[in-house]
Amino acid sequence: MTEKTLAIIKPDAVKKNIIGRIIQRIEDEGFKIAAMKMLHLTKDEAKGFYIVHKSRPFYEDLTNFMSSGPAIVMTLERDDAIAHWRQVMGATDPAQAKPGTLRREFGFSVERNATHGSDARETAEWEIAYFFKK
Ligand code: DAT
Ligand code: MG
Repeated sequence: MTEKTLAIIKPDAVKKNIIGRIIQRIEDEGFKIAAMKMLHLTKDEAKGFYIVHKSRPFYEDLTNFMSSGPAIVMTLERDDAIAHWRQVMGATDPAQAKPGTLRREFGFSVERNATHGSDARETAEWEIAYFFKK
């Protein structure tokens, strides 16, 4: 069933000049890019986006990193988009991610892991609405 997910090319990947390679992979995997923009999140916007992690020890570092430079946010559409995009990204920690996944290929650390993807239907809806008005 066609589904939407929110993807982010995080500031580490934008800095490394690999936006094009990640977008190529997205297209090769059969996703339609339904919406896309580049933006430099403020610290407050990063905190709002990751509010679910507010009591985690990494919240401060994560939101500093996510507001450290421009990022690309996208709505991706495909059959089973949420699970498929997470599979293409690989595990949160690039060292644990399978060969061929984006995080394995382009991630540097569990924090600087190149990409974001929604983890469930409800979070995808919330995350898409966070960046794209209807
Ligand atoms: P994911 O991005 O795979 O959905 P998550 O939702 O558990 O992972 O965490 C969100 C982001 O927070 C993750 O992409 C990077 C950061 N993060 C998670 N666990 C971390 C940790 N143990 N140390 C530092 N950063 C972490
Ligand atoms: Mg997550």
